[in-house]
Amino acid sequence: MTPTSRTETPPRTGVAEIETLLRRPLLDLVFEAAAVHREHHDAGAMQCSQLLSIKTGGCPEDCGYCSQSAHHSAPVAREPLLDVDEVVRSARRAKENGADRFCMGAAWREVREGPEFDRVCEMVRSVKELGLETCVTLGMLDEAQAARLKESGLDYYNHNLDTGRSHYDKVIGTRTYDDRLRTLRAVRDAGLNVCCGGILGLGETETARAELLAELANLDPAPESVPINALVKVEGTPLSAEDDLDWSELVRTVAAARILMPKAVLRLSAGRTAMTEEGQALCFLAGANSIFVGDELLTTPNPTPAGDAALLSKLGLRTIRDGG
Ligand code: SAM
Ligand code: DTB
Ligand code: SF4
Repeated sequence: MTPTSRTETPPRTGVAEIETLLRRPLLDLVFEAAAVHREHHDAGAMQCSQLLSIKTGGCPEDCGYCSQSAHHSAPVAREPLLDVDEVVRSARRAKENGADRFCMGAAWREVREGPEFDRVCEMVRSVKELGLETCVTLGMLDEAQAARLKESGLDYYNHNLDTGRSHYDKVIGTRTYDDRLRTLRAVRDAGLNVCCGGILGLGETETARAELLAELANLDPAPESVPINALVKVEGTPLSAEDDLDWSELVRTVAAARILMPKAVLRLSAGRTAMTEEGQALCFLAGANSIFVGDELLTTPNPTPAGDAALLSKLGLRTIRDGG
Protein backbone atom coordinates (compact mmCIF):
# COMPACT_ATOMS: atom_id res chain seq x y z
CA MET A 1 0.00 0.00 0.00
CA THR A 2 1.40 3.43 -0.89
CA PRO A 3 1.29 6.00 1.92
CA THR A 4 -1.17 8.16 -0.02
CA SER A 5 -3.75 5.35 -0.24
CA ARG A 6 -4.22 5.45 3.56
CA THR A 7 -7.04 7.53 4.92
CA GLU A 8 -7.67 8.81 8.45
CA THR A 9 -11.43 9.06 7.92
CA PRO A 10 -13.35 5.81 8.39
CA PRO A 11 -15.57 4.81 5.46
CA ARG A 12 -19.14 6.11 5.81
CA THR A 13 -21.77 3.42 6.08
CA GLY A 14 -24.92 4.20 4.12
CA VAL A 15 -28.51 3.94 5.28
CA ALA A 16 -29.45 1.40 2.57
CA GLU A 17 -26.55 -0.84 3.61
CA ILE A 18 -27.71 -0.72 7.24
CA GLU A 19 -31.29 -1.56 6.24
CA THR A 20 -29.93 -4.65 4.49
CA LEU A 21 -28.04 -5.53 7.66
CA LEU A 22 -31.17 -5.10 9.82
CA ARG A 23 -33.12 -7.41 7.48
CA ARG A 24 -30.71 -10.33 7.63
CA PRO A 25 -31.94 -13.61 9.12
CA LEU A 26 -31.96 -12.88 12.85
CA LEU A 27 -29.66 -15.69 13.95
CA ASP A 28 -27.07 -14.93 11.23
CA LEU A 29 -27.06 -11.31 12.37
CA VAL A 30 -26.66 -12.26 16.04
CA PHE A 31 -23.92 -14.78 15.17
CA GLU A 32 -21.89 -12.16 13.32
CA ALA A 33 -22.45 -9.51 16.01
CA ALA A 34 -21.38 -11.97 18.72
CA ALA A 35 -18.15 -12.67 16.81
CA VAL A 36 -17.42 -8.92 16.46
CA HIS A 37 -18.22 -8.46 20.15
CA ARG A 38 -15.82 -11.21 21.24
CA GLU A 39 -13.05 -9.83 19.03
CA HIS A 40 -13.19 -6.39 20.72
CA HIS A 41 -14.48 -6.98 24.27
CA ASP A 42 -14.39 -9.37 27.20
CA ALA A 43 -17.76 -11.04 26.56
CA GLY A 44 -18.00 -12.11 30.22
CA ALA A 45 -18.01 -8.56 31.61
CA MET A 46 -20.98 -6.26 32.19
CA GLN A 47 -20.59 -2.52 32.75
CA CYS A 48 -23.14 -1.27 35.32
CA SER A 49 -24.32 2.33 35.63
CA GLN A 50 -26.78 3.74 38.12
CA LEU A 51 -29.00 6.71 37.31
CA LEU A 52 -30.24 9.54 39.47
CA SER A 53 -32.62 12.30 38.45
CA ILE A 54 -30.97 15.38 40.00
CA LYS A 55 -33.67 17.77 38.70
CA THR A 56 -37.05 16.32 37.83
CA GLY A 57 -39.98 17.44 35.68
CA GLY A 58 -41.15 20.79 34.31
CA CYS A 59 -38.89 20.57 31.25
CA PRO A 60 -39.61 23.16 28.52
CA GLU A 61 -38.86 20.65 25.72
CA ASP A 62 -41.72 18.65 24.19
CA CYS A 63 -40.10 15.22 23.61
CA GLY A 64 -43.10 12.98 22.91
CA TYR A 65 -41.80 10.04 24.94
CA CYS A 66 -40.82 11.92 28.09
CA SER A 67 -42.59 11.96 31.44
CA GLN A 68 -40.73 15.15 32.42
CA SER A 69 -41.93 17.50 29.70
CA ALA A 70 -44.08 20.42 30.90
CA HIS A 71 -46.06 20.00 27.65
CA HIS A 72 -47.48 16.65 28.80
CA SER A 73 -49.57 15.48 31.74
CA ALA A 74 -47.56 12.54 33.07
CA PRO A 75 -47.91 12.03 36.83
CA VAL A 76 -44.37 13.15 37.71
CA ALA A 77 -43.81 15.54 40.61
CA ARG A 78 -41.48 18.46 39.88
CA GLU A 79 -38.38 18.53 42.06
CA PRO A 80 -35.79 21.30 42.16
CA LEU A 81 -32.08 20.58 41.75
CA LEU A 82 -30.93 18.24 44.54
CA ASP A 83 -28.29 19.15 47.13
CA VAL A 84 -24.77 17.84 46.64
CA ASP A 85 -25.02 15.80 49.88
CA GLU A 86 -28.12 13.96 48.73
CA VAL A 87 -26.44 13.09 45.43
CA VAL A 88 -23.31 11.84 47.20
CA ARG A 89 -25.42 9.61 49.50
CA SER A 90 -27.16 8.15 46.46
CA ALA A 91 -23.83 7.60 44.66
CA ARG A 92 -22.46 5.76 47.73
CA ARG A 93 -25.49 3.44 47.67
CA ALA A 94 -24.98 2.90 43.93
CA LYS A 95 -21.39 1.87 44.58
CA GLU A 96 -22.52 -0.57 47.31
CA ASN A 97 -25.05 -1.89 44.80
CA GLY A 98 -22.23 -2.79 42.38
CA ALA A 99 -22.38 0.16 39.97
CA ASP A 100 -19.10 1.36 38.44
CA ARG A 101 -20.57 4.53 36.91
CA PHE A 102 -23.02 7.08 38.31
CA CYS A 103 -25.17 9.01 35.82
CA MET A 104 -26.97 12.21 36.80
CA GLY A 105 -29.84 13.48 34.65
CA ALA A 106 -31.51 16.90 34.69
CA ALA A 107 -34.80 17.85 33.01
CA TRP A 108 -33.22 20.91 31.41
CA ARG A 109 -33.38 22.13 27.83
CA GLU A 110 -29.83 23.42 28.17
CA VAL A 111 -27.09 24.28 30.62
CA ARG A 112 -27.04 27.88 31.90
CA GLU A 113 -24.13 29.39 33.79
CA GLY A 114 -24.94 30.19 37.41
CA PRO A 115 -25.28 28.64 40.88
CA GLU A 116 -27.16 25.56 39.61
CA PHE A 117 -24.47 24.69 37.07
CA ASP A 118 -21.82 25.35 39.75
CA ARG A 119 -23.65 22.86 41.96
CA VAL A 120 -23.74 20.21 39.21
CA CYS A 121 -19.95 20.64 38.76
CA GLU A 122 -19.59 20.11 42.52
CA MET A 123 -21.72 16.94 42.28
CA VAL A 124 -19.46 15.60 39.53
CA ARG A 125 -16.33 16.35 41.59
CA SER A 126 -17.77 14.66 44.71
CA VAL A 127 -19.01 11.54 42.88
CA LYS A 128 -15.64 11.17 41.13
CA GLU A 129 -13.94 11.32 44.55
CA LEU A 130 -15.92 8.22 45.58
CA GLY A 131 -14.05 6.29 42.89
CA LEU A 132 -16.98 6.03 40.49
CA GLU A 133 -16.99 6.97 36.82
CA THR A 134 -19.18 10.00 36.23
CA CYS A 135 -21.78 10.80 33.57
CA VAL A 136 -24.28 13.65 33.27
CA THR A 137 -27.07 14.46 30.86
CA LEU A 138 -28.13 18.11 31.07
CA GLY A 139 -29.46 18.95 27.60
CA MET A 140 -27.68 21.30 25.21
CA LEU A 141 -24.36 22.91 26.13
CA ASP A 142 -21.44 24.76 24.56
CA GLU A 143 -17.77 23.92 24.55
CA ALA A 144 -16.83 26.15 27.51
CA GLN A 145 -19.49 24.47 29.65
CA ALA A 146 -18.34 21.03 28.50
CA ALA A 147 -14.76 22.03 29.40
CA ARG A 148 -15.86 23.02 32.92
CA LEU A 149 -17.51 19.64 33.39
CA LYS A 150 -14.34 17.95 32.17
CA GLU A 151 -12.25 19.93 34.69
CA SER A 152 -14.70 18.89 37.43
CA GLY A 153 -13.95 15.21 36.73
CA LEU A 154 -16.66 14.27 34.24
CA ASP A 155 -15.99 11.10 32.23
CA TYR A 156 -19.07 10.87 29.95
CA TYR A 157 -21.71 13.27 28.64
CA ASN A 158 -24.98 11.61 27.56
CA HIS A 159 -26.88 13.30 24.74
CA ASN A 160 -29.04 11.09 22.54
CA LEU A 161 -30.00 11.55 18.91
CA ASP A 162 -33.07 9.48 19.84
CA THR A 163 -34.23 8.55 16.30
CA GLY A 164 -33.48 9.01 12.61
CA ARG A 165 -33.55 12.47 11.07
CA SER A 166 -36.69 11.68 9.00
CA HIS A 167 -38.68 10.79 12.14
CA TYR A 168 -37.28 13.44 14.50
CA ASP A 169 -39.88 16.18 14.05
CA LYS A 170 -42.69 13.69 14.69
CA VAL A 171 -41.26 13.20 18.19
CA ILE A 172 -39.73 16.56 19.16
CA GLY A 173 -40.68 20.06 17.99
CA THR A 174 -38.70 22.32 20.32
CA ARG A 175 -35.20 21.60 18.99
CA THR A 176 -33.60 20.23 15.83
CA TYR A 177 -31.38 17.32 14.95
CA ASP A 178 -28.60 19.78 14.18
CA ASP A 179 -28.91 21.27 17.71
CA ARG A 180 -28.20 17.78 19.04
CA LEU A 181 -25.21 17.33 16.71
CA ARG A 182 -23.79 20.73 17.78
CA THR A 183 -23.84 19.73 21.45
CA LEU A 184 -22.20 16.40 20.62
CA ARG A 185 -19.40 18.30 18.82
CA ALA A 186 -18.88 20.56 21.86
CA VAL A 187 -18.69 17.51 24.13
CA ARG A 188 -16.17 15.84 21.85
CA ASP A 189 -14.06 19.00 21.48
CA ALA A 190 -13.83 19.34 25.28
CA GLY A 191 -12.23 15.89 25.43
CA LEU A 192 -15.16 14.16 27.11
CA ASN A 193 -16.32 10.65 26.24
CA VAL A 194 -19.52 10.75 24.20
CA CYS A 195 -22.53 8.67 25.29
CA CYS A 196 -25.07 8.87 22.48
CA GLY A 197 -27.81 6.56 21.29
CA GLY A 198 -31.54 6.41 20.78
CA ILE A 199 -34.94 4.98 21.55
CA LEU A 200 -36.81 2.24 19.71
CA GLY A 201 -40.60 2.01 19.62
CA LEU A 202 -41.38 5.66 18.78
CA GLY A 203 -43.39 4.59 15.72
CA GLU A 204 -40.28 4.90 13.55
CA THR A 205 -39.84 3.05 10.27
CA GLU A 206 -37.01 0.61 9.72
CA THR A 207 -35.42 3.30 7.51
CA ALA A 208 -35.46 5.79 10.42
CA ARG A 209 -33.81 3.18 12.60
CA ALA A 210 -31.12 2.66 9.95
CA GLU A 211 -30.68 6.44 9.71
CA LEU A 212 -30.10 6.64 13.46
CA LEU A 213 -27.49 3.87 13.32
CA ALA A 214 -25.80 5.58 10.35
CA GLU A 215 -25.66 8.93 12.20
CA LEU A 216 -24.14 7.25 15.26
CA ALA A 217 -21.64 5.08 13.38
CA ASN A 218 -20.54 8.01 11.20
CA LEU A 219 -19.83 10.37 14.10
CA ASP A 220 -16.08 10.82 13.92
CA PRO A 221 -14.92 9.33 16.20
CA ALA A 222 -17.87 7.03 16.95
CA PRO A 223 -19.34 7.39 20.47
CA GLU A 224 -17.59 5.46 23.24
CA SER A 225 -20.96 4.58 24.75
CA VAL A 226 -24.21 3.89 22.87
CA PRO A 227 -27.48 3.55 24.81
CA ILE A 228 -30.25 1.62 23.07
CA ASN A 229 -33.45 2.44 24.92
CA ALA A 230 -36.80 0.75 24.32
CA LEU A 231 -39.62 3.23 24.86
CA VAL A 232 -40.97 3.14 28.40
CA LYS A 233 -44.59 4.10 27.83
CA VAL A 234 -45.68 6.70 30.34
CA GLU A 235 -49.34 7.60 30.75
CA GLY A 236 -49.98 11.22 29.77
CA THR A 237 -47.24 11.35 27.10
CA PRO A 238 -48.15 11.54 23.37
CA LEU A 239 -46.36 8.26 22.59
CA SER A 240 -47.95 6.19 25.36
CA ALA A 241 -50.27 4.44 22.90
CA GLU A 242 -47.55 3.32 20.48
CA ASP A 243 -47.52 -0.35 19.50
CA ASP A 244 -45.32 -2.61 21.61
CA LEU A 245 -41.83 -3.12 20.27
CA ASP A 246 -41.20 -6.74 19.32
CA TRP A 247 -38.19 -8.24 21.14
CA SER A 248 -36.65 -9.29 17.82
CA GLU A 249 -36.50 -5.63 16.65
CA LEU A 250 -34.47 -4.73 19.71
CA VAL A 251 -32.11 -7.68 19.22
CA ARG A 252 -31.63 -6.76 15.54
CA THR A 253 -30.80 -3.16 16.40
CA VAL A 254 -28.35 -4.16 19.14
CA ALA A 255 -26.65 -6.62 16.77
CA ALA A 256 -26.40 -4.07 13.96
CA ALA A 257 -25.05 -1.43 16.37
CA ARG A 258 -22.38 -3.89 17.55
CA ILE A 259 -21.29 -4.66 13.97
CA LEU A 260 -21.23 -0.95 13.03
CA MET A 261 -19.52 0.26 16.23
CA PRO A 262 -17.27 -2.62 17.27
CA LYS A 263 -15.44 -0.78 20.04
CA ALA A 264 -18.34 1.07 21.71
CA VAL A 265 -19.88 -0.02 24.98
CA LEU A 266 -23.47 -0.85 24.00
CA ARG A 267 -25.99 -0.13 26.69
CA LEU A 268 -29.26 -2.06 26.95
CA SER A 269 -30.83 0.93 28.68
CA ALA A 270 -34.47 1.82 29.39
CA GLY A 271 -37.12 -0.82 28.79
CA ARG A 272 -35.67 -3.91 30.44
CA THR A 273 -38.65 -4.30 32.80
CA ALA A 274 -40.79 -5.14 29.75
CA MET A 275 -38.30 -7.75 28.50
CA THR A 276 -37.93 -11.41 29.36
CA GLU A 277 -34.64 -12.74 30.72
CA GLU A 278 -34.26 -14.67 27.45
CA GLY A 279 -34.70 -11.49 25.38
CA GLN A 280 -32.07 -9.71 27.45
CA ALA A 281 -29.71 -12.69 27.14
CA LEU A 282 -30.01 -12.55 23.36
CA CYS A 283 -29.18 -8.82 23.44
CA PHE A 284 -26.09 -9.59 25.55
CA LEU A 285 -25.06 -12.30 23.08
CA ALA A 286 -25.54 -9.80 20.24
CA GLY A 287 -23.14 -7.37 21.92
CA ALA A 288 -24.92 -5.37 24.61
CA ASN A 289 -22.41 -5.10 27.46
CA SER A 290 -23.85 -2.45 29.75
CA ILE A 291 -27.03 -2.05 31.82
CA PHE A 292 -28.55 0.37 34.30
CA VAL A 293 -28.72 -1.14 37.78
CA GLY A 294 -30.83 0.04 40.71
CA ASP A 295 -34.58 0.09 41.27
CA GLU A 296 -35.24 3.26 39.27
CA LEU A 297 -34.19 4.88 36.01
CA LEU A 298 -35.04 8.60 36.11
CA THR A 299 -38.79 8.52 36.76
CA THR A 300 -39.70 4.92 35.89
CA PRO A 301 -38.86 1.52 37.41
CA ASN A 302 -35.90 -0.66 36.45
CA PRO A 303 -35.50 -4.40 37.20
CA THR A 304 -34.66 -5.02 40.87
CA PRO A 305 -31.02 -5.40 41.94
CA ALA A 306 -31.80 -8.94 43.18
CA GLY A 307 -33.38 -9.86 39.82
CA ASP A 308 -30.41 -8.48 37.91
CA ALA A 309 -27.89 -10.23 40.15
CA ALA A 310 -29.74 -13.52 39.55
CA LEU A 311 -29.80 -12.94 35.77
CA LEU A 312 -26.08 -12.12 35.58
CA SER A 313 -25.30 -15.15 37.70
CA LYS A 314 -27.39 -17.46 35.48
CA LEU A 315 -25.54 -16.17 32.44
CA GLY A 316 -22.12 -16.35 34.12
CA LEU A 317 -21.52 -12.62 33.57
CA ARG A 318 -19.29 -10.61 35.90
CA THR A 319 -19.77 -6.92 36.68
CA ILE A 320 -16.82 -4.54 36.26
CA ARG A 321 -16.84 -4.00 40.04
CA ASP A 322 -16.52 -7.77 40.50
CA GLY A 323 -13.37 -7.65 38.43
CA GLY A 324 -15.21 -8.07 35.08
N1 SAM B 1 -33.00 16.68 29.29
C1 SAM B 1 -31.84 16.05 28.83
C2 SAM B 1 -31.91 15.62 27.40
O1 SAM B 1 -33.00 15.34 26.91
O2 SAM B 1 -30.87 15.52 26.77
C3 SAM B 1 -31.40 14.86 29.69
C4 SAM B 1 -32.42 13.93 30.27
S1 SAM B 1 -33.37 12.96 29.11
C5 SAM B 1 -34.56 12.19 30.17
C6 SAM B 1 -32.23 11.68 28.60
C7 SAM B 1 -32.69 10.66 27.59
O3 SAM B 1 -33.56 9.72 28.20
C8 SAM B 1 -33.47 11.13 26.39
O4 SAM B 1 -32.67 11.66 25.38
C9 SAM B 1 -34.13 9.85 25.92
O5 SAM B 1 -33.32 9.21 24.96
C10 SAM B 1 -34.23 9.01 27.19
N2 SAM B 1 -35.63 8.81 27.60
C11 SAM B 1 -36.43 9.73 28.19
N3 SAM B 1 -37.66 9.24 28.42
C12 SAM B 1 -37.66 7.96 27.95
C13 SAM B 1 -38.65 6.95 27.89
N4 SAM B 1 -39.89 7.14 28.33
N5 SAM B 1 -38.31 5.75 27.35
C14 SAM B 1 -37.06 5.56 26.89
N6 SAM B 1 -36.08 6.48 26.92
C15 SAM B 1 -36.37 7.68 27.44
C1 DTB C 1 -30.39 7.07 28.29
O1 DTB C 1 -30.12 6.85 27.10
N1 DTB C 1 -31.33 6.45 28.99
C2 DTB C 1 -31.42 6.99 30.33
C3 DTB C 1 -30.20 7.95 30.37
N2 DTB C 1 -29.76 7.97 29.03
C4 DTB C 1 -30.33 9.28 30.96
C5 DTB C 1 -32.73 7.58 30.65
C6 DTB C 1 -33.86 6.60 30.56
C7 DTB C 1 -35.10 7.26 31.02
C8 DTB C 1 -36.25 6.32 31.04
C9 DTB C 1 -37.51 6.98 31.45
C10 DTB C 1 -37.55 7.53 32.85
O2 DTB C 1 -37.17 6.84 33.82
O3 DTB C 1 -38.02 8.65 33.01
FE1 SF4 D 1 -36.73 17.46 28.73
FE2 SF4 D 1 -34.86 15.63 28.28
FE3 SF4 D 1 -37.40 14.90 28.78
FE4 SF4 D 1 -36.83 16.04 26.46
S1 SF4 D 1 -36.05 14.07 27.20
S2 SF4 D 1 -38.56 16.57 27.80
S3 SF4 D 1 -35.23 17.47 27.06
S4 SF4 D 1 -36.01 15.91 30.18
